[in-house]
Amino acid sequence: MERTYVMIKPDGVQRGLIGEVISRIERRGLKLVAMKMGTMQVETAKKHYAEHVQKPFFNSLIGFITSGPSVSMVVEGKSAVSVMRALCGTTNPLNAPLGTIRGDFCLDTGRNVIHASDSPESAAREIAIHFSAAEISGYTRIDERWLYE
Ligand code: IDP
Ligand code: MG
Repeated sequence: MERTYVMIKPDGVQRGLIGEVISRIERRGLKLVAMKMGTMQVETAKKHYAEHVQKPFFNSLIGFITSGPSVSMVVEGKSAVSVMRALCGTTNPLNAPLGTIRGDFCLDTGRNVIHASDSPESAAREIAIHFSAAEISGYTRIDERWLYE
């Protein structure tokens, strides 16, 4: 099983999409093992998006992501990293297929509702930024023997 870090960004919270996004994650079969809501600290956001520090959009991205409450999650399941990226759709929502979160709910790259780690290495790094080990619940869900062969 693999774990990934997922965030419903402040636009997703403001637009009332928390339930919709979490429903899509759950109905695919992925399991929530940690979750919290809060307004991200600027220092935490800079760590999270460190790979983009040189990009022209970095400052506006940090401003946006710390502008209001977001929902952070750790999501677990078979190939959780790639499955979550597929559920999200492409970074630019205009290219995201219908049926993906970005393809169904947004229009602008800078307001694309959701973040999900792009590799297992990024997932490990991002989970460690946002959660302590004690905040992550390892548990078996009752439907797992019908979800997995
Ligand atoms: P990802 O979220 O699909 O992994 P990244 O390239 O890692 O995409 O970019 C991180 C976030 O930065 C994007 O989700 C988006 O919110 C923002 N971003 C990326 N490129 C641009 C841009 O060209 N203009 C404005 N914001 C951008
Ligand atoms: Mg990324």
